[in-house]
Amino acid sequence: NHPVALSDYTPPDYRVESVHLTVDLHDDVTLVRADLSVVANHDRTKGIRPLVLDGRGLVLRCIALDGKPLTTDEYVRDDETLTIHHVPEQCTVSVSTELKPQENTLLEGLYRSGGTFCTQCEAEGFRRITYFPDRPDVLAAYTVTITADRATCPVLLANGNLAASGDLPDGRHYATWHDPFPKPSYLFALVAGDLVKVEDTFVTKSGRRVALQIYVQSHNRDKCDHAVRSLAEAMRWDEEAFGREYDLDLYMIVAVDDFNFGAMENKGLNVFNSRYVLARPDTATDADYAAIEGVIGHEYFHNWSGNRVTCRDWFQLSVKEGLTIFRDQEFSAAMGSSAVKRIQDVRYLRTHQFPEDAGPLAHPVRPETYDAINNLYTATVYNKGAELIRMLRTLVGHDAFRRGMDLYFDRHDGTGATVENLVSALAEASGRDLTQFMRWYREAGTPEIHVTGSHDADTKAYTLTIRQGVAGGEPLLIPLAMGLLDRNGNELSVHLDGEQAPLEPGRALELSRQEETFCFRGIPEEPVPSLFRGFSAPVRLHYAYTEADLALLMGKDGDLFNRWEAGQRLMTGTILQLVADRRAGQELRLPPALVEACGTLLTSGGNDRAFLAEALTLPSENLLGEQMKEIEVEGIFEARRFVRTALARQLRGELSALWDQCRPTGPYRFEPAETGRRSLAACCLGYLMTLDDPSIRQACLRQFREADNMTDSLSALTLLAHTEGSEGETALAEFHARWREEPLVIDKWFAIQATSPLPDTFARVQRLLEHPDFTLANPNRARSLILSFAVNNPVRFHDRAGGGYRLLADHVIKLNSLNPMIGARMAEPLTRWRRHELNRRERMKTELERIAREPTLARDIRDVVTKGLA
Ligand code: HT7
Ligand code: ZN
Repeated sequence: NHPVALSDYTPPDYRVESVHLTVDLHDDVTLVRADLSVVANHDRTKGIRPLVLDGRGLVLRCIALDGKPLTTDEYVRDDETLTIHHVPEQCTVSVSTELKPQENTLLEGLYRSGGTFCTQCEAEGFRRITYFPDRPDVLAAYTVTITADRATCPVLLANGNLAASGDLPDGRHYATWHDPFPKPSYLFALVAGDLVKVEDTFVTKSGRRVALQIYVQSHNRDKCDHAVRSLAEAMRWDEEAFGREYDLDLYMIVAVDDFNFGAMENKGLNVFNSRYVLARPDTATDADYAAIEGVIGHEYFHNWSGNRVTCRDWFQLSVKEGLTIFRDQEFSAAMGSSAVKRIQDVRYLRTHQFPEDAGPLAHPVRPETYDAINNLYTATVYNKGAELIRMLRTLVGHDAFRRGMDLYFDRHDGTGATVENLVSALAEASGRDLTQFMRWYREAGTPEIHVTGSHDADTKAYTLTIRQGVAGGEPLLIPLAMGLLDRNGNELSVHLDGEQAPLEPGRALELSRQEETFCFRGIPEEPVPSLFRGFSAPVRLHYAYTEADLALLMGKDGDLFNRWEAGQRLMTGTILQLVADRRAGQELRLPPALVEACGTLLTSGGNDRAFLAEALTLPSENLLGEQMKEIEVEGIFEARRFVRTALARQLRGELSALWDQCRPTGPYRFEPAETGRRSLAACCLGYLMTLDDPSIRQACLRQFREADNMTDSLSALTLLAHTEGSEGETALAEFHARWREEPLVIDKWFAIQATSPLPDTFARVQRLLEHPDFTLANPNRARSLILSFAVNNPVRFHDRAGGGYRLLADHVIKLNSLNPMIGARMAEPLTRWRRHELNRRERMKTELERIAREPTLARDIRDVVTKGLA
């Protein structure tokens, strides 16, 4: 029954009102009994439909209807379903199944991570635990009884509130949990293990006390403070920004080391990849702290956008994921610098979503069909989905947006919603017709926006002509936030011809036609337009900026995002020109405009150090590659390296001075001024290290050894390990010896080596695959070595001999039986073959074909490979 089509959606034939699960955990065989209160949900006068339950990989012990065991001729089973043909209008279905969680390497359903029993049910993991209508529009109240050995599993957790607990014979014990909020099966969770609890309390705005509990292995007890603080901050922020209050008396988070993605928002019992919980200044970087804050926030915000209001079917995934990413982005922006957060979010979108949308895996934010549900958890659904919510807010205004969200949450509470439900609530609250906006949800691809400007000195009129090109041809509704600058960089009043008053600051123009013009009056001289301020729409802008325009915007634009954007355009243009010069055999020269612009940033760029660090950072090799029709891997690498070194040579004094000003003045604190200071220091040191100066290398080694925090230590280690010289090896060995007992730190050790631009990296990656600390069974470890190499080291991964491609395909094949969800993600880089020159193209394709020839390919991997070859 694949692919699944949105047009085939029908409501469930049966609802499940309540579920009682009993899970008897043992080291060998785990027994699950599910008692389901089933109610028909179709017109039985027109015929009685069978009850179809989903189930995969289950050993069925017995099944009963209203207490009466069914014989094998009363139901039918295949690999994916169990069908009972004759069921009354209301009944209890009882199913007993056997599982072996200790053998489950998929990390879906019930599995063990380091001895802890835990579950991952989204999207279709619950069917690996018991037979059930495993779809998001079947919402039930759950009561869960867990029994286990008390000595090895003293902690027994499930969703909701603890209803009862106690001892059982043979050293076993039990706990019964009840979740009063009806939920889909994908939000079910169970955890059992030997864990310690770190606790705090949060008082909601209406005065209810909520216990916040984080469960970790005992040696991680001292790494939970930041997660607890982030949770309380997220709860407060959601009350203030969205009026959303938490609804249970208990909020639990469990950290496990083996987890396929970031975290899971199970009602009242989040399960987290430990990398998004555990942090201590000496083990986690600022980026880790920020990611923890963001992911803790994200999972918490799902309590409303995902749990109280879930999605009707998986095609609507973005109503929970796009919306929740938007909410977590806003939360993180409020916790630090909003401009810097916006820059980072847009960089992520351009690095991950734009290429996805331009390649064989492209799909709309709400797709029409899918083959493998796990592959729908994409940057498009999540991050482009968040951009759509952001545009909706710009279009309807902040106040109407808030009213619309309230309406959406109230109206759909306790049900599964659709994209139409979400957009309608915003339309109603604002009184706007958003029909045209729905195209954004239907069309794949990044719109190309072509803008030209013309100035008439006589009439003092300035006209912008804007043309949109999008895959489907029909125009989109696009908010264009903009401003006009005079040649001194002063903001001009933007007064549209025919309108009474100038455009209010922050109000965007709206594009709705294939081509349209906007005429501004009272513009004395040719202005420089600042377009798509704050990245007001996820589009590619084409406007013929001169170097002088860009330098002006970079130094003077009132919109910080567009100041950064102008710098990136200037850098990108420079590097791509050098790629062409190199190809033409010309000597490479750094244009003075870029040196001057960077020099100005270094000496008088202002006090926002986090912003300065972003502004001084060159676009990545991957982003540069995105700008080329055919990616010139070596050309980009060499030209970018040339610019970095040449800038460092010419601005050495300024870089050293700024680096000096950014020295630490006290112990580690995770706060905006300090993270900004550290990132600017790392940026300056990065440039200085290109100079290959022994005194700078020694200073870098000292920083690595003496820093009181992982941020400074790791930035120094990375620079040492990524440049020639013996200090790199020494530092890597010291780092491993010091941190061998900390898996999350050892992940960093693998990733640093995998991303080194040094010529021996491929051989090193091969050796590291044999390292005793390497295992493919742990997704974090597999990603840190293999995906880091494939994604973040273009010049070594795309080695012309094709070794990188072979290595990647070998591991996709290994993961085919071990963990196909991760295997599918690993296959993705190979699907980008069309972007490369002939030799690489052929080799990448050959590897995809080799994977495709595997006799039994898991659905997740087959889906990616088939699309990649199509
Ligand atoms: N909603 C969660 C998504 C997720 C997931 C999906 C498929 C397979 C495994 C997974 N783990 C987590 C997490 C989130 O977006 O908040
Ligand atoms: Zn999410």
